[in-house]
Amino acid sequence: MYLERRMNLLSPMAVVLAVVLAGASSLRAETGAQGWLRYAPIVGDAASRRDAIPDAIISLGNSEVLNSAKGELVRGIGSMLGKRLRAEKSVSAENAFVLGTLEDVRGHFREVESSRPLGPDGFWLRSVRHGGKKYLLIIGGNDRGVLYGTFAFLSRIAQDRRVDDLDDVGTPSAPIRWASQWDNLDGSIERGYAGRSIFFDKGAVRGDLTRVGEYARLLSWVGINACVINNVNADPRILSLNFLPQLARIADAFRPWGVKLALSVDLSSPAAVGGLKTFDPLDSGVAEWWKDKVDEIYQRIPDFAGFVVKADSEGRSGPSQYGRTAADAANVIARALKPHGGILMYRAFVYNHHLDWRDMKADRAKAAYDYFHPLDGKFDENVVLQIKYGPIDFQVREPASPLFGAMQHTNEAIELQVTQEYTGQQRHLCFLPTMWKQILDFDMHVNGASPVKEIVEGKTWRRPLGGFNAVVNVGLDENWLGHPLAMANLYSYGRLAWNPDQSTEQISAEWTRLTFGNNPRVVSTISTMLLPSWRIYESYTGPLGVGTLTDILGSHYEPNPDSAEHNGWGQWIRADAQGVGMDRTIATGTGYIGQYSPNVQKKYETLTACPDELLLFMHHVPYIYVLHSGKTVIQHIYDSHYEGAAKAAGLVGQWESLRGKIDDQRYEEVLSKLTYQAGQAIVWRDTVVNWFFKKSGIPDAKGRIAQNHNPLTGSVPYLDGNRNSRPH
Ligand code: GCW
Repeated sequence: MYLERRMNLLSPMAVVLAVVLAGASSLRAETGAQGWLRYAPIVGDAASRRDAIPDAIISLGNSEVLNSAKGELVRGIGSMLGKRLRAEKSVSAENAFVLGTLEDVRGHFREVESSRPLGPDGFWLRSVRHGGKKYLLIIGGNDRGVLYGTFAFLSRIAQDRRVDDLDDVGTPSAPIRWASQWDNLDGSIERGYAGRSIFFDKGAVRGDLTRVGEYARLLSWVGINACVINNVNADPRILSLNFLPQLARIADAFRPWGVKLALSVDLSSPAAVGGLKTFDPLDSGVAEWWKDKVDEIYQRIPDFAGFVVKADSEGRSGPSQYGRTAADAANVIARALKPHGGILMYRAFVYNHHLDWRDMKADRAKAAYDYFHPLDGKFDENVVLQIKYGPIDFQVREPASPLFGAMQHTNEAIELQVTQEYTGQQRHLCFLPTMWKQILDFDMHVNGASPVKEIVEGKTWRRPLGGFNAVVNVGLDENWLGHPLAMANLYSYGRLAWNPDQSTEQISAEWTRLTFGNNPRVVSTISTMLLPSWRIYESYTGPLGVGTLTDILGSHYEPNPDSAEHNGWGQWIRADAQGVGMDRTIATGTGYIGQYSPNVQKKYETLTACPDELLLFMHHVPYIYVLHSGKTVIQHIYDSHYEGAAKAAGLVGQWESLRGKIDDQRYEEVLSKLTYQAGQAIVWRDTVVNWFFKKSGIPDAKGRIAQNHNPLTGSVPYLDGNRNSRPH
């Protein structure tokens, strides 16, 4: 009343000022710690949204996950719409939200009786009228489904979408939708770019697991249902007795969000921490050890998800030490997990890193297929082969791994990387779903139309298990991944694992709305930056499928084309004075292309058919070879680097158009990252074009290459005089 009177006395000018200030306060500084889960107040027609929302909330059940769902609904509606929901114990004659599993909701609402059953983790948002009252049913195939349904509902509100008359079913594409962390017990993270581990410090689990719960909440919003918390280069101590109670604490922090705990384990654990003399997978003592260990885990963590194994890879121990196969190794552990419903993910990232670079037939890209294809049908039903999207290693451009099409009697999961190991390490903007979609949609032609996504979903060969696992590597940095816009990759990963048919346009717009609000200018500008950013990064780093030109022996970050060649790692680009590229043809090359089905072979085997974007992955060609685009290979390399660097600079301007439209803190953070990226793109451009100029001796038709200029000495000012600092 007092305030009203005061307002009446205010001059029109003061009212204008008050409104402006109110607007500005909605742009208060944000750290990014909330990710997409901000529950920011809805500006605009919040009142009418509020009226469509019932006043009460009833939860049919009392599990931790259901309680989270209830808590989120109260918190989200309160924060976004300023409405306080009243919790009621049972369904009565008043407008209400009703949360529960299909089975429980059926008992109260005949409307949902005849519906088809919802699968595990699925949800159904359904508005019904009953005795003159309105109910908003949030129904789950299980408790986790109720939580997902609640988040889906809140996501609608946050995006200012309609919420009346809902009849919306959400079904996950696959049961395995995991996130992985490469965290070490000392608190460091392999290939992590956003601070130290949220899980571990100094050889133990952290005392304060607040961030762990917050991480699980973010993961849950996008449908991730398990998290592997430690490096695949696993420290065997993770399975030692004193660790188990600590791991149980992490599982406890995950549980309210429907996220299960999973672990990476080293195959040598029976010997390394179990005191046995062997870890031979066919030894009965070893089998016994795994069984006892797994039983112990389930006693403390009854919803434990399972293990990931990296073996016989990059110096890790493996079954080959005993003349055994990956199937022997996987099955012995899988059998221990089976009675508890646990899963064993066996990584297909197995290759020899001491290849002979002089051997023109040697090819790391062939390794996974050569090793695993003969084992098809030999893995137990709860084993899943975890296959990196491409045959090399998370490069900016690779073809889909031929292994996806070669294991019809084996469960498969695709391994993606949210952490940008080879794609700019969260200092460069690189929206990866555009690349992931190309792989997921790629037709392997193995059983009629058989895109990779359907193979890993288990549809192509009717496999009981399958799905997705991505290396995420969030850290203690407040905004989780270092670059505020890198969170779009994590969000999109979850959304694509839930439904790989969604478009990247839809997902990027959704993420932007949730993260930065619904201002159409903001949404369209950020989407137009995200969507081409992977191609921009590719064009100033390694175009035409050439493979990595980065420093592969070290940081995997700065340009260093020489480092790819003349070593055993097998990421060769085979550049000489005349030409460049790996000949992987069946006719004259390594034979890699022969690992695909005949229809795919046809796409890659001939120069005429092979798409430009993968040309140098599949073929060795002269620099003067003319691409489908009409340019020579060498001129394409020059042009793409100049164009890519120019586009990277353009991102800065695009972002600057948002000044004042988003909060200053995140605005400034992104601006400084993009400015840095623009400079670093010039470093990349100049290093690569100079390198190819030196190799080929062919000048740039447009005369842009300054000879004798070495950008890596750091002596050259970039970006109109702003020197670029190197990352620490
Ligand atoms: O890409 C390489 C990384 C290694 C990693 C390995 C893997 C955890 O450079 O750091 O090891 O892949 O995926 O196992």
